[in-house]
Amino acid sequence: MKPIDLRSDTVTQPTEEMRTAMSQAEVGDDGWGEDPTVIRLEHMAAERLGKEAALFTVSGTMSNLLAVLTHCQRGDEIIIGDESHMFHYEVGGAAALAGVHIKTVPNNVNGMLSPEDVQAAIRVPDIHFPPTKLICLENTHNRCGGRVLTPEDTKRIAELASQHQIPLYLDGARIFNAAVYLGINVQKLALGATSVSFSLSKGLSAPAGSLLCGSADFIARARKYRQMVGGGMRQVGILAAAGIVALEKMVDRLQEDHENAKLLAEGLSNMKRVSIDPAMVQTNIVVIEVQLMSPLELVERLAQNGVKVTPFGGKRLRMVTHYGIEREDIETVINVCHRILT
Ligand code: TLP
Repeated sequence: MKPIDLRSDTVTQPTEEMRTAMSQAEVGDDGWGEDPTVIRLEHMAAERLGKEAALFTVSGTMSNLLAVLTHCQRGDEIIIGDESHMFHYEVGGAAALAGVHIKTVPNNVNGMLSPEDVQAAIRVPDIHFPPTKLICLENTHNRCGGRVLTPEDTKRIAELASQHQIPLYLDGARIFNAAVYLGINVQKLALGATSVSFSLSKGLSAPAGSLLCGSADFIARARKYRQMVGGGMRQVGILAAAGIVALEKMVDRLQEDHENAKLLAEGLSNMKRVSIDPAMVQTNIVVIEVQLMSPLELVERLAQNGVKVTPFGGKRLRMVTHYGIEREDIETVINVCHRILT
């Protein structure tokens, strides 16, 4: 039996349509700004997110790093959530490579930062303090179980940021999941953000890539930093072609992933030894807490039964639904969990 891989939506395979588009892509040297397919994707991304310009980058991690490099100088401080991807999973790149000082404030269960905490974290002018030069949000929020920030949430932080003339960056790796969940145009979620990125390689199923979006001037400067970190690519329209298909064809179907995640959470909610509140599952990420059993043992037992999941710190495990995971797979996973746990 083929394993059911719920470790991440990054494991998605490109669609047949993507493979065809890739094989037929018109390409050029993107280092010279001459790849027509990359240019088309960048225009599409900017338009979708309601920003002036966009930059095709290697990964979400690179987009996040470029945002920090472009918005900040060495020795500046950035405010980010203590559960954010930028803080947990990016090898400390913001500190190591952009030389910024990181100030975390608590993420609440919805992945939101409290405006009061952010306000208190913003530095006042003082010779001893690093100046606050960037505030970051994440939508949907990975470590907070795929929870969605609403346009009003973003607006609250954006207003605060703008009062202090600090830019707001949105790590929107899964922002299309948020837009589909809320049933709104993705532009509304990016409205207050000075810059925003989104991933092609997660639920949208393209093999690689992320788009960093912002003003034309910001993107021109980010392009230079992309070159600096070795992220300038050449005939990369091959990848951009898959990204165009991702944006055109793979957004609306995210709804299926959300339904499957809900089904999974409901199926697990009445089992002994795990706890999950299905009402908290909004998008494609299901985080369960394991009780009276080692979470690593459960990962192992699931793997032996053809189900791959990831440990998520402490007693938590993460399961992510995505293209290629069908309703029947979810039913299989529920049955396997039932056998192991009861
Ligand atoms: N997240 C990956 C892993 O790195 C943990 C995953 O499997 O979920 N922002 C957010 C919110 C992310 O979840 C990720 C990837 C990134 C940025 C980084 O994107 P990539 O993997 O393209 O560098």
